[in-house]
Amino acid sequence: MTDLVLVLGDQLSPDLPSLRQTRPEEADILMVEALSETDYVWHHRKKMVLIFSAMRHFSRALENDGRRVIHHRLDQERPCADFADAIGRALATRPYDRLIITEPGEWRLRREFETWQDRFGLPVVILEDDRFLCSHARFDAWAEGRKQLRMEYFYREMRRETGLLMEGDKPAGGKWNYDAENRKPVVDDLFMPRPHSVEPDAITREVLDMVATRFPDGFGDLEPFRFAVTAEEAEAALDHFIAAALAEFGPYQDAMLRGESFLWHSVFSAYINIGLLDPLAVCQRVEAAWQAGNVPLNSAEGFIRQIIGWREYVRGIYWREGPDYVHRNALGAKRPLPDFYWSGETDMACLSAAIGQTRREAYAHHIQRLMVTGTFALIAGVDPHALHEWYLAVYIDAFEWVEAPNVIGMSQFADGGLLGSKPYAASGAYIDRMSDYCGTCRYKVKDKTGPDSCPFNSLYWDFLDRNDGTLRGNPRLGPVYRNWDRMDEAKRQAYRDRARDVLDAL
Ligand code: FAD
Ligand code: DLZ
Ligand code: SF4
Repeated sequence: MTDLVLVLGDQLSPDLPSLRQTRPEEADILMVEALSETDYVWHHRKKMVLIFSAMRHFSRALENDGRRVIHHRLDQERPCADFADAIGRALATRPYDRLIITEPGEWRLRREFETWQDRFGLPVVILEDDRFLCSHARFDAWAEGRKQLRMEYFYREMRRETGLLMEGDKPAGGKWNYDAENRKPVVDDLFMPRPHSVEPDAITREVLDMVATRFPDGFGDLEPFRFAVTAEEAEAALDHFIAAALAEFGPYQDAMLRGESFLWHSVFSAYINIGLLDPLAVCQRVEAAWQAGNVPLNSAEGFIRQIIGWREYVRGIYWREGPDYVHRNALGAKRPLPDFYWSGETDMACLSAAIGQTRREAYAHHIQRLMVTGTFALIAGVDPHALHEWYLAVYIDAFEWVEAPNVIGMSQFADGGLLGSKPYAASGAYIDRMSDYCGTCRYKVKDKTGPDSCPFNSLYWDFLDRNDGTLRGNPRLGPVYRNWDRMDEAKRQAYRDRARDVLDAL
């Protein structure tokens, strides 16, 4: 019996189900740097380097472990058009008994894989990806019959099931969630940790050259490239984060500061998403740091919630809602994505900072994604699908299963409130409170209307006004609509006029 085992670029885990369930002497591992994957959406060039370098390192590690690996490179003489092309080439060299795959992270590939049994005439086994804590069946069992799918309740079940931060059947410290102690704005002169940084080795250098040559006009800076590309390097990043940043992660997780892209964030999302770090093991290390008295509970809990709560929850939603999820548009928003989302060239200091660092680092933290680029697109009425393609293109950690629910659901309310109980619309006051952006902005955050007023201020009210028919009935927006109704008509019109000017200028 000889199996062909296809391992994708975000499946770089030694204990991947398809690797665990096949024996080295009875399987060929197939890894493919495929044209289809670089082309189906744009990718930040740092993301391509991360994936190709990590794939090449992973192939080498598998070979060192005694596995037979077929690795197709993008810079070989005839690169593979897509995964099917690579499978066809493998089948032309020898017969295989089965094709084994761990399920992919998006509907596009899942549907393609399901056609392969007929296409290639051999049994195709698609295994569930148990690197996630919550199986599809487990998520469906939790979701079934619930009117609302609120993350907080899902999270509590994940805490119970993993035993993380539990004292018997009670949450450690008596509360499930310590966010009341978090969300502090940043103070200027705080000592800032730096994320763990890895000097590119020869393999990464070769990939950097390849990506520079093949994608000279691709989005995003290539250098400096400092990401980990192996599990060992990612482990070192985990050690560093726990020692240097985790203690302050909780209080400052929502803060934003000019010139500081990472603050106390872990920058682990890409490592976890492609398999270099195991999500449960990361959380266990964080729990151990709290048990050892090295970090406060509010930081450990806040961090663990992001991974066993949000990360698992959005994945559950993605697969449960089906392939049309990325096309939802509950608010009927149609505006094209403004060009400055690609260039960063805008007078709005908050957007310029978030997009500028996205171009440089392929990274922005959660609040920059949600409350700066996300909120602006929402209140400007940008087409959520265009925005979805942008988020997929610009971040190092972007894979559809995690990106789409965060963008279509959480950030744009385009799923009509499945993920969030109200849209994350906000005026400039939120950004002013949580960042130091407004002080340097050409616009005045305190001005509500007029040519120098912060665009968020008028767009916020104009968004509520434009979507009155859909949103007024939302119980959480009742007080906001009452404020709007109490304004005199001249003031309301001034908001509308300023919003019109802002939108016309986009
Ligand atoms: P930290 O702040 O250090 O958090 C720790 C970990 O928690 C992250 O590494 C990540 O694994 C997990 N996490 C935190 N928040 C979320 C969340 N909302 N959903 C899922 N996991 C979460 N995350 C991605 O991995 N890929 C994406 O394409 C992506 N797109 C997003 C788009 C929008 C509009 C928003 C609002 C959020 C998006 N996120 C995405 C979630 C989150 O912003 C990133 O995971 C996080 O910013 C990554 O930085 P970090 O590793 O420093 O995270
Ligand atoms: C993102 C990406 C890119 C750019 N290139 C490849 C590739 O050449 N080969 C590969 O196996 N995977 C790549 N990936 C990751 C896949 O797109 C990812 O597996 C799917 O999006 C499913 O999550
Ligand atoms: Fe952003 Fe408005 Fe502040 Fe300028 S004033 S940085 S546009 S929130």
